[in-house]
Amino acid sequence: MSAPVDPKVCPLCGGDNACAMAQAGSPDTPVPCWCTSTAIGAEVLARIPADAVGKACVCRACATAGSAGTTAQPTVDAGGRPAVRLRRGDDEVLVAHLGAQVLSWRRAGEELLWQASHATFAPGKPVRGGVPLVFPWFGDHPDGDHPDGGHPAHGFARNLDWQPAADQPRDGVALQVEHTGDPGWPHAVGMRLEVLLDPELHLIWTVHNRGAAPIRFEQALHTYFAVGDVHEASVHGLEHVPCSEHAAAPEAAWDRGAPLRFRAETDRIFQGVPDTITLRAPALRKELVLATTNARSAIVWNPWPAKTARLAQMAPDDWRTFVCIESANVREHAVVLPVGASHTMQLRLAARPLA
Ligand code: TA6
Repeated sequence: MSAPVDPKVCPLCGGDNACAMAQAGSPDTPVPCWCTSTAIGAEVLARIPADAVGKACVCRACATAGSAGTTAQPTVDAGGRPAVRLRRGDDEVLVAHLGAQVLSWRRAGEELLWQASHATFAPGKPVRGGVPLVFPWFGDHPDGDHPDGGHPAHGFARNLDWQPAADQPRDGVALQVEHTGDPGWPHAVGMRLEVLLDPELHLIWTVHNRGAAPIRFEQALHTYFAVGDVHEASVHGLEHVPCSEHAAAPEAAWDRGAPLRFRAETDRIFQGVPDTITLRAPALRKELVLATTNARSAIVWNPWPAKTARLAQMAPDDWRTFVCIESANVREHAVVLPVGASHTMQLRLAARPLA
């Protein structure tokens, strides 16, 4: 007599199958789940034990393990700008050459990141949304504005024309750029960003010091997440982590031991952060898990209405539907890189049905 089949367990690997149906739905109140929208290949179906068929879905990794992996195709974005489209199973990612900016991450057609309502795809200009890069300074340049505009907010990496690298990774695309410095930061660096679907969304950002002196830089993967309704969203894992609030009109006081909730403009820099942070988005019945390597800072931001009104590409109500969680190294955790050395920061994003 075989053990009863657990609907929450993948019958192939024994891991959590993250099946919303198994976790929240029931036969008479079915809950949409990724597994009901995915055509699972015959070779995977054939491996499911007979007594588990129809009783437990396979997890995403096993369902796509038999797939041809991730494909990467040259394409253009909505503004006709050079881009690369990644596809794996029912996942699709679009990466613009400009600024190596991830513009979109869709799963079964559902956008998991976020773009401003009036997102513009203009030559040489970053889109507000997706994952803009921040490098080599966070926020405004320490010396303020520069006569030739050479001190753009959040640095110049997002305005550079990255190109596909000669050596490409198996499950995605690598973009690279060599830069000899700007008036605001006169240093020579080489950078490589790998964007992988393996099978979650995995960003690997390496900075090389090509100059003749040590360099100090700040960096962030400034990720915009769709949450449906920011009032219902919460951030978990930053409880009791030291932070500073930089919003112009923040919440008067909040419980630093509780998950972060959004009740006013929020622009908090957390320092000494854990490797895993979770964003719960009940309005979309999902949670996003951020797993990082070599990211010692995190910034959590929502502009609320007043600041939204001052931001380009935004519609007045855009603040209601996104949260930024930025995996970073800023301020006292800026990176100091010796001559010839390199530094790699990684971010792995997983989306799961909300249990
Ligand atoms: O990371 C938070 C922040 O510094 C906010 O104060 C706001 O200025 C935002 O970045 C703008 O970021 P973006 O990269 O979209 O221009």
